[in-house]
Amino acid sequence: MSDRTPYAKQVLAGQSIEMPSWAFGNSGTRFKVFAQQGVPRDPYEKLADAAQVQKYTGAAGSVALHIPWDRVEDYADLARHAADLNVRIGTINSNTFQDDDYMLGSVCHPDKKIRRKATDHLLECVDIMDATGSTDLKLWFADGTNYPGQDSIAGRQDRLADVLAEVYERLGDHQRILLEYKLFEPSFYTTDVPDWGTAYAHCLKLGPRAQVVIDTGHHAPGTNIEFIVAFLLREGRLGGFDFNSRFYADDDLMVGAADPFQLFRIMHELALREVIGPDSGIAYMLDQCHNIEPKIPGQIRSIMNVQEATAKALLVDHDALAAAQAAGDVLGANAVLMDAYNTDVRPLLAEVRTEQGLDPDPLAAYAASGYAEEIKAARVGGSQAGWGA
Ligand code: PSV
Ligand code: MN
Repeated sequence: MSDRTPYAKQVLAGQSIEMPSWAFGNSGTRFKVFAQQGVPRDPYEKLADAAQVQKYTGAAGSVALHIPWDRVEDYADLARHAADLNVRIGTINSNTFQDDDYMLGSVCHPDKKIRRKATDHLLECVDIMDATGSTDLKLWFADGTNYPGQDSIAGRQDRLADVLAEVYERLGDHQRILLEYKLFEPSFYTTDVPDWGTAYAHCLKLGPRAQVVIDTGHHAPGTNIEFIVAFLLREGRLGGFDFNSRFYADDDLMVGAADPFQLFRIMHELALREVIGPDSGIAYMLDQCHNIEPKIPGQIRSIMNVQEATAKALLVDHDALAAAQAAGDVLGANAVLMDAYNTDVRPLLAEVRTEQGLDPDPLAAYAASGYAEEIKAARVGGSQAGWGA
């Protein structure tokens, strides 16, 4: 047992990753959405499915909502339903990309009326946060242009800054804006928040309760994401993560599936600063769609992938690393990292689960529970949830 094992176990026992409500609905590509049997028909059923992931992993205590996909009559009631299921409602994600009015953008749109409509939606999301007790408003803007000359690049930044300032003003003292960036898509020429630098600059202007979200799928291939993590952490502006995997663009595949080593390198930067626990102020979240795999096991697998990368990162011997770095021992420093990465942490995680009274194998335990069969039989009729691609 390495010296860091007890510490790693303690941090892992307290780790919690937020699930996206949309992972439980039908999803697909712009070519086809494949319907799966037993998919939830409303946000209440989505929470019930999410609660299964929490039940078997013990590391998925909250669920992010997406408005209007998760619109309900009574959000306080939805929050009570979540609590009854042993989960909590986490970030509120806005949606200013699925309305015909937003063809030329939302908060950056050249027409003031459309910007007003988008801003009102963001303010409505803050009202929902008040009702659910959520602290984080997650903003991702699909805004941008497709053709050179289509709109003023600088003018769009001005409009964005104005809307963000109005929304920031509306936040309660305990609430934050988490601003997400994305390289491209759906716009292909310019994107109004294309990178962490743009997001960071807007957050700096807004104030301390505006922070940057890193969606791991939103970068150019080869981008060193752990550098961005280290930089934002140092500046106190890392608000959270949308974890997922990419091979090509914003693939939204299961985190740790494409590049587990990258996930480890990211978690290492966080472990160095000891900001993995629930009080870190960092909203750790999955942002994924399970298009061809079953959704609940897909989420369980994803939580386990994050846990495995975290466990390896927690095992890095920081003293040995610092000593090798100070001595200019390039190979030695690299070896410290690789030793941790090459450790099989599955037995350690099995122990953590057993000590929490959980089955050491969450996927097998879920499969044996019969829940998948139950929902297939029960959820007949009505219309299945989905993001409508
Ligand atoms: C955009 O691609 C994004 O990553 C944003 O986080 C959205 O909220 C999410 O996907 C779901 O559309
Ligand atoms: Mn995202």
